[in-house]
Amino acid sequence: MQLIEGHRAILPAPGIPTLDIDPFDEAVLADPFEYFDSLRALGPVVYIPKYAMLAVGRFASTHRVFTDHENFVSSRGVGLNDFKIGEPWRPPSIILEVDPPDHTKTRRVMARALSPRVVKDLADDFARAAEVLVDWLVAQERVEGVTDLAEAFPLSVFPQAVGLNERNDRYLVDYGNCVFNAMGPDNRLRRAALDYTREIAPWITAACARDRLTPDGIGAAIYADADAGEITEAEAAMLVRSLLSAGVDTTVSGIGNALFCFAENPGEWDKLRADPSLIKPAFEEVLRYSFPVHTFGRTAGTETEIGGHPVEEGTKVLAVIGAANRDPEKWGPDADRFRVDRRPLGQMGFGAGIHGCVGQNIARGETAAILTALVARVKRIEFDGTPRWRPSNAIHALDHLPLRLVPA
Ligand code: OVM
Repeated sequence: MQLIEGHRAILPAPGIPTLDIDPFDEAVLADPFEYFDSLRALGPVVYIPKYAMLAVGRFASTHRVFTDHENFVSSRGVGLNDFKIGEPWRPPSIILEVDPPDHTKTRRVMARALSPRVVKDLADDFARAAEVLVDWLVAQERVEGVTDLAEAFPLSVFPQAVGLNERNDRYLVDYGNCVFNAMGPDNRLRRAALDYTREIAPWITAACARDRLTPDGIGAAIYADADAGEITEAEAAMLVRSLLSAGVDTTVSGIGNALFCFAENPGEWDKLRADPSLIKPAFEEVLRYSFPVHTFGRTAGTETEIGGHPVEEGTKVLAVIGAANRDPEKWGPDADRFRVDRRPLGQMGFGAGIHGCVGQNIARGETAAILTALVARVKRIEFDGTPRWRPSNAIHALDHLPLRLVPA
């Protein structure tokens, strides 16, 4: 069997068009929109010769791959490596990198720990923290949107919500970034991430231990399910690791991308200020238009098909959220426009199907809090220099966003 990037190298079935591009080339990652256009234009599924795998970027075929978890499994990894062939770089996540029935139990525990009720009880804390932070930032006027705001806000609420006693804010943000980079091919980004996680991982493992958590947080709620016999204590620790993997860099990216969207579209910020009931739909539009995660992978667990094209067992398939979220077939001819009143029902920023983001309630709670505080205090969000996108094998986010916050 020929291997490429740790998965079975497939040849495309006749009729599947070829897209001769490296989706993980740093120039493509920095400006992926031409790649997205080609991906959708060629068909429901394309062959990527560089990695001998398939990719989907139309809304319909991407949605299909996410929601057909029986044919497109997660247990063989959601990056380029097929766990059936090579060792995973870390013990696999027991919620992300599993299929039913294993997935069902851990998903239930996490959904309960992150339920709308839990998020509602956190809303006052989130609102207060957002007000304090934005008051301070407005007084500065010139801010670095990524560190001062997009990172600072989640770090001011999420570790407390989880109940972490261990604090290392740099590690918390960077761990998620590393986990996402590890989903990519064996490129510079992935190698750097694997090197760096060797440093971070022991700290993460220690931070997830029961005796390092406060008795009242989301982490403790997960351990309580171990006491109830629903999961083991070791599984509880793994689910807390999932919170730290998926819960920080993602919200950081969502908030940073929101700031970018509003700096780029001041008229949309005016609309939000005129009608704060648009804050929630506006964030859905940020997720559609600026998708904090651009790509997740799946593996064909059996022989199947996409758009009528045969797909053989063991085929890796990239599900390109960024392309699907900009598909004019789904979103209309202005799919590439950011519109706070679009109400983009079905946007796939949180994925779709049984693996759709289990933390989406808390993510929405955090962003609603920060946008609410900003809307009340900031008249305009202006670029104060050139923003820079951060190349990542899976995350779509800025690493530099100089801003001027014009006080209301
Ligand atoms: C996990 C996980 C889940 C979703 C995304 C993710 C960093 C990780 O369970 O560890 O990416």
